[in-house]
Amino acid sequence: MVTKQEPNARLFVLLGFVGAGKSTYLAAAYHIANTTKVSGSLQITASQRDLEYIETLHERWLSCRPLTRTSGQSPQVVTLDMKGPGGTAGTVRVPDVSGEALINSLSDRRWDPDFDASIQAANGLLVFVNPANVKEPVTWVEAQAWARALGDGGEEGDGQDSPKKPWSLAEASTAALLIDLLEVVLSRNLRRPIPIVLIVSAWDLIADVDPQAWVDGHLPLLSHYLRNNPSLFRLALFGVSAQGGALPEKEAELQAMDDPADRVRVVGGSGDPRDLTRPLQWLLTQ
Ligand SMILES: Nc1nc2c(ncn2[C@@H]2O[C@H](COP(=O)(O)OP(=O)(O)OP(=O)(O)O)[C@@H](O)[C@H]2O)c(=O)[nH]1
Ligand SMILES: [Mg+2]
Repeated sequence: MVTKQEPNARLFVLLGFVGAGKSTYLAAAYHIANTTKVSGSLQITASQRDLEYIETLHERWLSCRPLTRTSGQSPQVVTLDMKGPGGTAGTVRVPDVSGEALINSLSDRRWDPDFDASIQAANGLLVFVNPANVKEPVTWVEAQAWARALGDGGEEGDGQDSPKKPWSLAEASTAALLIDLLEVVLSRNLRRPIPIVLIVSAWDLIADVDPQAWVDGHLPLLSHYLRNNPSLFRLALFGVSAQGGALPEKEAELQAMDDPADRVRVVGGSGDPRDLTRPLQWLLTQ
């Protein structure tokens, strides 16, 4: 349950659809906040919490096994007591929700009461997109070409062996879905401007471009929406590699690293490039 707020607790909700990289980020950030080797990172100060969920994620992350997809309608809430390099201290609560539950809530126009409670109380949002599964919008020119290819019969190819799959909302463009989701969040959370960290996950898959240029190029509608509504959003953007590479292809390479903290990278801001707590630190200062 997330309705019982502790004094000074800050609630940051993870948002993003199936495979966006939410849980992997949480597992890796937990690792970084537990090691003293990464200078400038948030540090976990107390461990008397119920850490079963995050410990399970962390264990898989450590052994380079892909995480299982988060399931269920209610979020799994991770609560951590942290202190920052500037002496700031406090409790951070991070609900991890299933991307599938989020998609279902957009199509059904209803969501779990616990999740609603966390959205209403959220001090900030962490919004994830994974370049490996972002759905880009279809341009008018492409749509016209497809329509021509389908022909009068409305079937691709010979139309004999290809039964039509019913369309589902999950096939809509990522930007359109995220903007719909954010509109619903804004209707439930009255904080203005609401602090948002946009995280491009799996950053190891991206070469020679900075996170802003990537988002402008691949999610222009989302970029425009977030950047041009300063009364609604206060925005920060990071590229994050929380796993260090694609699995299982890079498993041996990642396993061979002496220090698991060396697998991770964050692009955006300054300091140790392994400091995955940087997005959380930004939220804590808003
Ligand atoms: N290459 C690469 N892949 C990553 C990275 N982080 C996550 N992934 C991959 O992204 C996919 C989804 O990761 P999750 O963290 O489970 O995504 P999620 O947002 O929690 O997804 P749900 O639980 O379904 O909501 C998995 O296939 C991961 O292997 C990364 O840093 N690099
Ligand atoms: Mg997950």
